Amino acid sequence: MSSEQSNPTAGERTDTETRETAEEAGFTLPSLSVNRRGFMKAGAAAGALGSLAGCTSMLSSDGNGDDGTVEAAGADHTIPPRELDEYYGFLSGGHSGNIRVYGIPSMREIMQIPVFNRESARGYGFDDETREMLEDAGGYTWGDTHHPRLSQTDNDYDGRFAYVNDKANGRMARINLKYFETDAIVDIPNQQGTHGACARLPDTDLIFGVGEFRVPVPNDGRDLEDPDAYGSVIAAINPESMNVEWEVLVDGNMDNGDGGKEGRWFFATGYNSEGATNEEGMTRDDRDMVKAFDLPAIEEAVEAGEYEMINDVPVVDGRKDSPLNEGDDPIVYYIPTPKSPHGVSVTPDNKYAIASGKLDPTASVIEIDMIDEVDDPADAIVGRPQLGLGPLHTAYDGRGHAYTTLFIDSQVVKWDIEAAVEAEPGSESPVIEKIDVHYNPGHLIAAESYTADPAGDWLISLNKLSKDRFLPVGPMHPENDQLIYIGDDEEGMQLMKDSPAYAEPHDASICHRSKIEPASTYDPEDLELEPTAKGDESIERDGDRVTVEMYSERNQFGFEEIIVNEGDTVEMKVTNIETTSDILHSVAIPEYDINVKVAPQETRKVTFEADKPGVYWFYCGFFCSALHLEMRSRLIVRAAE
Ligand code: CUK
Ligand code: CUA
Repeated sequence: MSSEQSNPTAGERTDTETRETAEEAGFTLPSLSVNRRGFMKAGAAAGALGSLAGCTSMLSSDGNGDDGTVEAAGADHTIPPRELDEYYGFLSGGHSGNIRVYGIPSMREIMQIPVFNRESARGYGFDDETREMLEDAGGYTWGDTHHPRLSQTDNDYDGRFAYVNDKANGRMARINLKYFETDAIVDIPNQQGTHGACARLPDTDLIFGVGEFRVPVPNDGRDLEDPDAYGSVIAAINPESMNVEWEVLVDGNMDNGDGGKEGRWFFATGYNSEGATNEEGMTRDDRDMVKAFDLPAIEEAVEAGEYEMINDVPVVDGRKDSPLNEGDDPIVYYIPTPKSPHGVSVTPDNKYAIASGKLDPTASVIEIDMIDEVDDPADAIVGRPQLGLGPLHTAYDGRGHAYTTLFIDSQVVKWDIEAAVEAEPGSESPVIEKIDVHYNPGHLIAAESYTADPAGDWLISLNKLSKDRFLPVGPMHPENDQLIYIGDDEEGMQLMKDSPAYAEPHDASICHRSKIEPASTYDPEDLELEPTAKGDESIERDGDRVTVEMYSERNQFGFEEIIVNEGDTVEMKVTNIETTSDILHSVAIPEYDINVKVAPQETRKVTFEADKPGVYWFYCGFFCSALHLEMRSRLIVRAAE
């Protein structure tokens, strides 16, 4: 095979093409010159890969990086029939409002979990319980999920919950990983645009939501024309009750967040320290603030009553001129960082918080233990490697390397963390290699990167633009999530697969399959509603309220007909009495806009007004058996006199 074909990183673009992509993406390139080609090691990687061809059966003969699937030496991302993926990937769905569950490394989407969106296949937002949950959480019909984070115990995934933010409407949701379903949502007071999200570690005893948009606090009509009085808050949420325990008000916008691994610190990046309301003003200054929140100090202030109660939440004042920030032990340290820093993530060893410059070609390496020791918080920045244009997010392999997305350069850069601490600020020497991605990556995520012990084998670059990588489907393109193998430091990063995604994944968490144990049928003990056994079905009337309790099984519902009167309120409860996994039924009621899924041993209830007289064949929406089409009954609504 030719070296051109065997090298997954081949097919470089010219700088002109990169520039065009960047400009189409709405970015004006800063006037600095970074030699993005200087780091490529294409020839070397190709040669080494070729020489391995004789000693591994996993090597494909014609992988070329452009057909969407390649195999590299020592790594195989293909999962043959009967075999399972090694990891779960939880990718946010962005403004689709959901979470997508991927198998990794195959990159197959294996499930969707609706969170802030209504979703008919699951009946999410249709049955009483989920409809009320969405209504209590503000009644919005959509959300913007960005940062799915999984619960941890002792800095490792415990398989219990995932949490995800709603950047649009200021909410946080919890997903129960026994059933892979959303079980709680909190509408966070005093926060508009909950962006960053993560847990306090090591044991997930708080969930943080980072408020992005500066607004009047409370946002009740005061200070409308006075942006100087606007503020943003971080919210600390109890992961069990999902109540907001306290908030901290700060200056400037906040963006992403990550917690230290030992429970003391929480970090939020930010932009617009200028306090402006337009782009020009927001990008005026060369430095912006990473805020380091001293959590025990904040909790002490809450204990001591040093807060203002706003919308039933204790709000601690963490603005620069707050009395709580006077002296040597402020509750919030403002660390000046270039320039409008976007992503922040704490290294697996809890030594550094690394913030990406976004509008500056460097990342800032903040040494966590120095934050409260130095006189000037800026001195806690101990490294500032020059990475490339538009650094956004950083992930880890557990071997001392960081991987950062370069949005403008359309690359992922691998660099050495300790080398960055040793090197002069602005040095390119900590950079180990760069790989082209297609195109314009936002987040990237490595397997178990958010734990203390990353797996170090797979990495996904979540690219915002796919351009020409898939069959054209009209003006709206899919995103492109690219799988990269990072398990071989000699070979370097290997691009393995293009995987289209519907708009629009931001962040993800990747967890080894051994750490999650989903149920295959429901345990009725976990559900609020009592199941209805076969033989116990009933229809009862109380005034104009009709209560139906029925079961479903292959191939019938508990009743062949249900007769009600126009104007009745109908409460229909249904239990799927199957004990066999994967045999789902639903109750789909035509023209009443209802579809409620019931998985084996699940009980759900839907309440509706019988306001349309007529005959309605309610049917099962899941193809459950050969007689599935026969699985239907009549809802008969008698016309009022
Ligand atoms: S953000 Cu989307 S690419 Cu919401 Cu973490 Cu950076
Ligand atoms: Cu039950 Cu189809």
